Amino acid sequence: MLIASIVFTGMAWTVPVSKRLYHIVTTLIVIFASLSYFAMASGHGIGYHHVVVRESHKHVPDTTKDLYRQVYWARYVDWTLTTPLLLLDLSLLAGLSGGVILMTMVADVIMILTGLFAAFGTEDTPQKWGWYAIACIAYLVVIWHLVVHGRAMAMSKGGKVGNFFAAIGGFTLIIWTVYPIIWGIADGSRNMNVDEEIIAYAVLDILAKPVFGAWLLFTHMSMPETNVDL
Ligand code: RET
Repeated sequence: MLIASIVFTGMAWTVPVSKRLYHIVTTLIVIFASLSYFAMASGHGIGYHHVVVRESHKHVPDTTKDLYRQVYWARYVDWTLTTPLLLLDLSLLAGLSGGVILMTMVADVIMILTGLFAAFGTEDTPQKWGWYAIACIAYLVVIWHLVVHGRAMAMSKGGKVGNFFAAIGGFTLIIWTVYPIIWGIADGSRNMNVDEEIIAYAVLDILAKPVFGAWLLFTHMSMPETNVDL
């Protein structure tokens, strides 16, 4: 993330200040991610999710077991800031209107924060999955705006922009959709341990931020049709 921050900053300096919007948005994304990973690597930004597991044995009925699982909440701080910025990148590329951009970003923040509530649900209660369901609905709102409005607007900017939006948007859709799946297997149903979860999110984060960012910035610099007057 740090290397990407440096490379993207260097790339920003190669274009005039007035043409740096995508560079700035994309560099901020990897800077926030660097900070969040630094926090997690140094042992901060980590809390515990307390689960009371009820068990019934033949001899001792109604016993409970306390279980504590690590929750890397720094991720959610990162995602709250960076996923709206990633969507801003895609929205600028498509040429979405201000209102649609705002709705997409707000739905996205709701998705991440309700996902955080789900992660700290203290017992194995249905409420946790209730929050998860709300987050998934918010995610569908995000997808809806990008697939329906985003694609149409991008196409209206010409075939080149339309095809690039379809490619990078499709890539984003696939990567992003793996996050709630990992969450469901790891945090949700505890079928994946914390170490495996860390690796899974790390791979996804690299694809969703540095790889996405490099693809966007390099294509943008060689495709003047993607310029925005903002
Ligand atoms: C959660 C759990 C609740 C349900 C849903 C989720 C979606 C998360 C997504 C995260 C994307 C993160 C990215 C990070 C970049 O590095 C919060 C996991 C739907 C889509 C792109």
